[in-house]
Amino acid sequence: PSDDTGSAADNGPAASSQASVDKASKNYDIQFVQGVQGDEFYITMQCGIEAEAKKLGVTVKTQGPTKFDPTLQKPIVDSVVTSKPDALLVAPTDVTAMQGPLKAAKAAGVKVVLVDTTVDDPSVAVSAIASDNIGGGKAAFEAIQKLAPQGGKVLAMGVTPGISTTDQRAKGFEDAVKGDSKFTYVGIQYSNNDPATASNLISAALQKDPDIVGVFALNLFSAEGTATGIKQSGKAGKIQVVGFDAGPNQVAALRAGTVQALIAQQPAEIGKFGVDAAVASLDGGSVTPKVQTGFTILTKDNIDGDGASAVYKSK
Ligand code: T6T
Repeated sequence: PSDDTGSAADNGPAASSQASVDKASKNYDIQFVQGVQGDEFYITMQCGIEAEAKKLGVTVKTQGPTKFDPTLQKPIVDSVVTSKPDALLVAPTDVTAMQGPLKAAKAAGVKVVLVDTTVDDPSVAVSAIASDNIGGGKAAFEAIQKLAPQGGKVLAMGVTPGISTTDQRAKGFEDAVKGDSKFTYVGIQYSNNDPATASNLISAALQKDPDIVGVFALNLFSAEGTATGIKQSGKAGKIQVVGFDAGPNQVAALRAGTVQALIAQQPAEIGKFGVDAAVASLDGGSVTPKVQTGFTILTKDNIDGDGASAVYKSK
C-alpha cells in the first residue's frame, strides 16, 4: 500500500547536524549563491537561511543565475568573492566547472559552505550539507517496486550530467534497479532542467517503449515536465511516476494522480545548517564537515496529513 511506501523509505530528520550556535560574535556578511533563481527548492532554502541569520544576528544576501548553468553561476561567485564577504553559501552547478571559482574563494579567505550540491574536491569548503542523494535514488526505486510489483521497464528523467546531486540520485536508482531482475533500466534522458524538454523527452520515450512501467524524475523541473508529458500521452495513472522534490506544481500533479510519489528534501534545514556552519567556522567553533539531511516520501495518503509541512515554499 502507498502509505507504507511513505514510512518505509522516510529517512527522517537530519542524520547528523551542525552543532547548534546561539549568536554570532559579530554581524558577519554572508552571501548565498543559489543553483538557479526561481526554483522552489532554493527559495525554501533561502527562507531557512534568512530565519537562521536573523536568529544569529548576521546579514545574508541571496542571488543566483537565471539558469542552472556554471557559465552563468561562475561570474556571480567571482564577483561575490571580489567583494570579500565573510562566508559564501553556495550550491555549485557543476562538479568540475565550479571547482576553480570555489578554490579562489577559499584562497581569498572566504569561508565556503556547500549547500545541496558539491564539487569534485570538497576540501575547498568548511562544511558540506546535503540530502542522502544516493539513498534518495534507491528510495525512488523502492517506491516504484511497490507501485508496480509485476516489474518491467523503468526510465530516469535527469537534468544535466555533472550535477553532483542528480548524478548521485541516478546512480542510487540505477544500482537498485539492477538488483531486481524483474525490472529493466532503459536509461536516462537529460532535460537540461527545462520542463518543456522533459515533457517532449518522456513523450518520445513512451512512443519508443510503450511498455515502460515506471519513471523516476530526478528533480523539480524534470518532474514537472515528466508529469506534463505523461498526461499528454494519455498515460496518467497507468505509469508509476516518482519525482524528487516537492514544489507546489509537483504536489498538484500528485493530487491529480499523474505522479504517485514525491521525495521531499529538507531545503530549509540545509540552509539553516549552512548558516550555523559558516558562523561556527568564523567564530572559531567546531564545524561538522559533512551534514546529511533527511527526506519524506509524499503520496496521496499523507499529503494532507504528516506530509503537508514537507511541501516547498514558493516565494
Ligand atoms: O533537486 C533540487 C536540488 O537538490 C538539485 O541539486 C537541483 O535541482 C533542485 O534544485 C530542484 O530543482
